[in-house]
Amino acid sequence: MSEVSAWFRKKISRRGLLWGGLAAAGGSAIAGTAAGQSVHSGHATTSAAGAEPPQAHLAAHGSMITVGDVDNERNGFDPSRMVTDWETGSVSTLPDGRILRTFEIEAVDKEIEIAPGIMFPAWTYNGRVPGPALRATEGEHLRMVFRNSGSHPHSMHFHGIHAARVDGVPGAGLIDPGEEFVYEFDARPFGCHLYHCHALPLKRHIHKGMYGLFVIDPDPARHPELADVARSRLLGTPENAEWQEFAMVMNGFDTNFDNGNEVYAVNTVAHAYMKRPIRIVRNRPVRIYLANVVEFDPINSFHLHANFFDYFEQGTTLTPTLRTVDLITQVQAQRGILEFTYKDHETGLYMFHPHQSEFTELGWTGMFDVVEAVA
Ligand SMILES: [Cu+2]
Repeated sequence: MSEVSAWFRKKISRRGLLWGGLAAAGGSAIAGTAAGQSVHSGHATTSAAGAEPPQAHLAAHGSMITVGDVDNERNGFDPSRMVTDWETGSVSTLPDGRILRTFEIEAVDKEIEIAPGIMFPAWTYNGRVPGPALRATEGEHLRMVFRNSGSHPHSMHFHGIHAARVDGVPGAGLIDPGEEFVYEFDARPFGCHLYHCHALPLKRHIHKGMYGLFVIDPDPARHPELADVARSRLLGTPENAEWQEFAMVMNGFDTNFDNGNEVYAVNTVAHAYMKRPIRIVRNRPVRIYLANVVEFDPINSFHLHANFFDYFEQGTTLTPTLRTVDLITQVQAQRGILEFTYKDHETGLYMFHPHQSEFTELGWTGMFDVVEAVA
């Protein structure tokens, strides 16, 4: 293929994917302009800030989003549930009185639908991309039981503090298909971290879907000077229940294996939160655990519309590392906590997206639906 035609093909595949590409992908992908076709059956959620039915006007022409719907049931995961779906594992007490928290994670090959009609041959943790959003408390002892039921060697490499022998690299927890390994370490430091596969080639294993959030809540007893703040971050406390917390992993997919992404998203499904905005109760505070795992592009970002937020870089402090900003950037594996409120705003739809316009058009844009109260 000549250089020019290769260039042209790349342009078509990236720019044209959501429009011309979808038209070619099948009738179902282009037939979803009627509002009714966007309606999913509702899912129960434990959070007051759960998913809303789609806003018909968002799916109309001119809104620059994908047309049609992804089959969440076939995928086995739903972005509207993923934002509040924390995996807390199972808990027991060690002889010395400390908490032992055990997580079970299985690597599985799985074809997933990332945009209407666009399938991607993913490698997953527990059948979902991103993998489960693991959540523990500072000081606990963690046991990660990892089984590889996939077709390739995989591992779990945690961003945290631990011994070399459980680092999830070759010789330290990189395991062959059919094998099992237990990563064991203490939960520290508190913060918004992540885990991912560390098999080679690294960029391929990460980009195939092997990543997830790993959040360690601060233990208020260890932070007496800011115990109230720590308690507000500790899942299960009344102070934490006041907050509307969301798990967001910014990811991308190279659907034609040319080392460039064709689809971008938060939590995998292109434009999922444009079609079903994330509901926020106006006068309750919002906290987002945000990580960037996009491969091939050096940088990603998060911009909040009509508002500003405080940012906690890597979540490892109880006071903000950036105050009153409306945009932050993240390289791969960078992450942090955003805190904000819409209590002084009118109700309505408020957008969030990266400020790389290309990413927004290729799937990474969402809406908060700020409401007065939840019935
Ligand atoms: Cu892997």
